[in-house]
Amino acid sequence: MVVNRKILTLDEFTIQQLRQFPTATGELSSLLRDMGLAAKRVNVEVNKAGLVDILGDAGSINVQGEDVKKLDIFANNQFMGALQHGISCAGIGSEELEDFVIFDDEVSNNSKYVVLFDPLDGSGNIDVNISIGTIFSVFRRVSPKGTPCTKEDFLQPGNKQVAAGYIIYGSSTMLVYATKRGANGFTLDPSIGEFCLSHPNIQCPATGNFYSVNHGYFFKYDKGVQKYITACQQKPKSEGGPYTQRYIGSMVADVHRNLLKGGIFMYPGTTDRPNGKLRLLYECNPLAFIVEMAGGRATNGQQRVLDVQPHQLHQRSPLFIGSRQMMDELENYLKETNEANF
Ligand code: AHM
Ligand code: MG
Repeated sequence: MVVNRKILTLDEFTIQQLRQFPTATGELSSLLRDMGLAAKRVNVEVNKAGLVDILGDAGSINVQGEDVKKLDIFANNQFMGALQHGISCAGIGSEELEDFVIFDDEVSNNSKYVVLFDPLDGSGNIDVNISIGTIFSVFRRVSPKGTPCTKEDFLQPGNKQVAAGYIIYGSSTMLVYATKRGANGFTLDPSIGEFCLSHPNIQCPATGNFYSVNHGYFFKYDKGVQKYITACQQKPKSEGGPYTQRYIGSMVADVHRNLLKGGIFMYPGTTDRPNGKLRLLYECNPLAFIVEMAGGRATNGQQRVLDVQPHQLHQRSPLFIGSRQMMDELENYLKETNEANF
C-alpha cells in the first residue's frame, strides 16, 4: 500500500514543530489535539443540525444577555471537557460561562496553559445552515505551576498569546491556528476523521477587495468609519475599486475569507454601543493574533488590539482587522476625522 506521507495530520504537524525545539514539553501539541478532538465532536453535531432536537434556543440567556442556542452549550461542554481531561490546561474562560473555571486538580495545577474560547461564534446562523465557528486563545499562565491558576493568567494582553486558533464549520471543516512561527490551516478529512494540513504558512494578502461590515448600522458609526465605508464604495476602478461588500454575520467565516483572499472586517462601536459587540478576550484577541501572524493587522480604532490590557473576562471591543494596506487606509480616515473633530 502506498502511504501518502505528503499530507500531515494536525498531530504530525505539531509534533514536527516540536521536534525543532528539543526543550519543548509537548504540552501545546497536546492542547491542540484536545481542541481538535472537541472540534470533531462539535462538527458531528453541527452536521446533524436540523435532524436532531439540538437546535434552537435552549431557553436561557447567557451572561451577555443574549439567547443561548443548544449547540452553544454542547460546544462549550465539549471544549471545556476535552481541556479538563487533558494535561495542558489549568483553566478556561468561555463566552458561555459567567466566570473563569479553574480546574484545580493535581494534573491541571501543574499544567502550563490557560485557554479562552467562544465555543460557537455566529450561533444566530445555526438554524439557517450558515458557517459558524469556534475561536480560542492560549496563554502561558503567570501564576506558579503547582497551584491553581488565577484570574491574572486570563487577563493578559493579547500580545502574550502563545497560540490562537479557530475552527470553521463550513462547506468543509477547517482548523486554523497560529503561533509566533506562523499560521497554518488544516481541513478535516471526514474519511479518516483527521485534520490534515491544507493551508501551510498562510499569508494574508497585503490588499484585497472585500470589506465586511454591518451596513445596517452605518448611521450609528463614527464619521471616520462612515467616510472609509463610502471610500470603499467610491474607490476608482484604477485602484481596484469599488470594493465588494461581504458580510455574513459569522465573524469566523468573514475573517477567514478575508485572511485568504484579502480584505477588511470591521465591527466598530456604535452610538448605542461605543465598544461594539465583540468580546476582546475570546473573539478579537485570537483573530488579531492569527491575522498578524499571517502579515495582516488588527486595531480597535485607537490602538493595536493585542496591546490592550484587559480588565474583565467579557469586555467588548471595537474591531478592525485585515489586509495591511487596507488597514493603513482605514486608519488614515479615522485619524483625519479625529483630528478634524479635535
Ligand atoms: P455571537 O458571539 O453572539 O455569535 O456574536 C458574534 C457575531 C459575529 O460572528 C458576527 O460578526 C456578529 O456577531 C454579527 O453581529 P451583527 O448582527 O450585529 O452584525
Ligand atoms: Mg461569539
